[in-house]
Amino acid sequence: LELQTELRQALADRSFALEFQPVVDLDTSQVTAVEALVRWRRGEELVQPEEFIGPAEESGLIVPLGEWILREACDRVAMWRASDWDIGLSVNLSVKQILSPRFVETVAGVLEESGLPGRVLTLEVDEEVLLENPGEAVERLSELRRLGVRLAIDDFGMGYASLAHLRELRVDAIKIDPSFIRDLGEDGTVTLLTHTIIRLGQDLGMQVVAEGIERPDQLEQLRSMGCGHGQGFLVARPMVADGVEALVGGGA
Ligand code: G
Ligand code: G
Ligand code: MN
Ligand code: NA
Repeated sequence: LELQTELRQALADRSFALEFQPVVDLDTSQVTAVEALVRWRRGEELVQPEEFIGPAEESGLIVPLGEWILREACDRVAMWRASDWDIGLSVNLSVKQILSPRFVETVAGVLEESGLPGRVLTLEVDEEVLLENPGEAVERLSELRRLGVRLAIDDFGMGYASLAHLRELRVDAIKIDPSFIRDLGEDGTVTLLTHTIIRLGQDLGMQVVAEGIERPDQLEQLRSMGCGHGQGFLVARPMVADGVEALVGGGA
């Protein structure tokens, strides 16, 4: 209860901040998008989302917090795009947000206010979203997609019945869970599964993003398997907006 109060206060005090992790085209090494990741500035401490997203979901605070994240991220990326940098944005969603009243209107409003075209925004959902209230979630997500927004399944391969979800919901991208990438080249089954996921994505016309790339051998293997995009500490860590600008060399 103490934490809930603190989180509510933090939102009022604007004590949340965003970092952005670059997503790169594995062939060209160009940064094509950034994933927004929220942090909490609690005094001197920078608190990671693992510690507060769950509690924020339980209290419902995720709804106004998620709206702040979306607006903040869209405004930043709109600024970058205004200086002639063709960059995309990914934002993580919680199921609580998607099922909240007027969520689709909120997204539409944020896009309009920031001037960001829908196709520039990718909303990431994990497979949990499709477990709790699948009919309702699929309906909301389909409405979002009709705004022109792209959908990605995050942590792909970890949920139940991953493949069945691809039948119910049109998605534009899958993000391969870091647990697959970790054992790539070391575990034959994992390597085969990863290759199969990449081909599945390609065959369905989806963008495939490998997450958690930490070693050069993983990067090479993913390239040779035809994986289009990647993210991970080897490529770039989550960083503040100024860091992204520095990384792309004033391209922003
Ligand atoms: O940034 P980090 O690796 O610590 O993120 C840990 C987890 O928190 C990930 O599962 C990520 O999807 C989630 N997360 C990070 N930022 C957000 C956000 O803005 N909204 C939601 N709902 N989850 C987030
Ligand atoms: O669940 P989701 O994919 O949204 O989680 C993103 C989280 O993964 C972020 O918190 C980010 O800090 C973390 N992350 C990004 N790249 C790497 C990596 O190469 N290794 C590890 N261990 N975590 C990573
Ligand atoms: Mn994500
Ligand atoms: Na996630």
